[in-house]
Amino acid sequence: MGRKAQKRPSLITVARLLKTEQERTKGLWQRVVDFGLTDLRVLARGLDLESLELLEEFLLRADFGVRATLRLTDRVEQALRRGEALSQVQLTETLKEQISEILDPARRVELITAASGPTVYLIVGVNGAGKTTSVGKLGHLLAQGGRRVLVAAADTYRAGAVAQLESWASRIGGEFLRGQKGGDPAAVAFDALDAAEARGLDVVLIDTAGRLHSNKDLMQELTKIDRVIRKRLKGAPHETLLVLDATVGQNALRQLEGFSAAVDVSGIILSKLDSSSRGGIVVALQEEYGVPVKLVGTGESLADIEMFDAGAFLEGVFAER
Ligand SMILES: Nc1nc2c(ncn2[C@@H]2O[C@H](COP(=O)(O)OP(=O)(O)O)[C@@H](O)[C@H]2O)c(=O)[nH]1
Ligand SMILES: [Mg+2]
Repeated sequence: MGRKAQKRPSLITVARLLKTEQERTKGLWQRVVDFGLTDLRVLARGLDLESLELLEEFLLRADFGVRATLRLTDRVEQALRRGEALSQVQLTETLKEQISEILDPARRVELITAASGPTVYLIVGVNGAGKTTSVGKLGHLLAQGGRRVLVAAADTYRAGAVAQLESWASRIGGEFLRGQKGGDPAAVAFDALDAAEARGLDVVLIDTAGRLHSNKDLMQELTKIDRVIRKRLKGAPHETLLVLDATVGQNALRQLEGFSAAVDVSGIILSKLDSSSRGGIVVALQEEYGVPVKLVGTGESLADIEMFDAGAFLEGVFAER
C-alpha cells in the first residue's frame, strides 16, 4: 500500500480494545500497576520473588508468551536488584521500554507493493480465523485508497465460502474471480494474475480455504498455490498474510509455526481484537518469531480494519483506566 493510501489508525481504538468487560472489572495493566504502586513490602524488603511471579502470571495470562514474559520480568528483576523501580512510574517505564524495544521492527508497518504490475496478497489461515472477512475489509481499505482490486476465491471446496467472498467483492466495488467447484485452487490464483494483468488492476487479494496448520496435505496444497504464484509473476506474492484470531491465545503461535513451514509468512492480520482482552499476543508473535502484526481486525463491518500502530498499542496497554 502506498503511503498516500495509508489510513491513520486512531489512538482511541486500541485503547478501547483493551477495555473489554473483563478488563474493566480489574484490568490486567491496572493490576500490574497496582502491584508496582501498593506492594510496599517489596520496597521495604527489596526483591520479592513472590511478587515477581505475580507479574509473570499476569503477563502470561495476557498472552505475552513465555519468551517476552521472561524478558520483561528479568528486566524488572534487574532493576529491583539495583534498588530501582517499583514506583508505579518506574515499573511502568521499565515494562513500556522493553515492550517498545520488542515491537520496534513493527513500528512502521506497511504493506509491500509491486514496483510495476499487480500487487498480490495471499491470505492464509485456519478455518474461522477471519480470512474472508479480512479480505473484504482489506479490499475496502485499498479501494478507498484508489486501488483497483480483484478478489479471487481460491477456496474451491465450499460454495458458501465463495458466495460470501463474492458478496464482499461487490460491496467494495471490486472485481471477483472464482474457480470451478472442486477445482485446483492454484489454478484460480494463476487465472487471477492473468486477469489482473489483462485488465490492468492494481491489487489481487487471494482468499484461500481454511486449513489446519497440522494437516500435511492441505499445507502442501498451500505451498503449491504459493509456488504457482511465484512462477507466474516475479516478486509475487508481495505479502503472505496469516490471519490469526486474537481470541485463540497461545495457539496463534503454533499456527504461525505451522504456516511458516509451508509458506513465507510476511505479516499477520490479527482479527477479532475487539473480542479479546489479551493483546499481549502481538508482543509474543514479534518476540518469538519476528513476524510483525501488520493489520488488526476490530469488528465485522467493512471499516473495521486498520494498520497496526505500535505506538498506539503501547499507549493502549498502559492507559489509565
Ligand atoms: N468481532 C469480530 N468478528 C470477526 C472479525 N473478523 C472476522 N470475524 C467473524 O469471524 C467469523 C469467521 O470469519 P470468516 O472471515 O468467515 O473466517 P474464515 O473461515 O477464516 O474465512 C465471521 O462470523 C466473521 O464475521 C473481527 O475482526 N471481529
Ligand atoms: Mg473463508
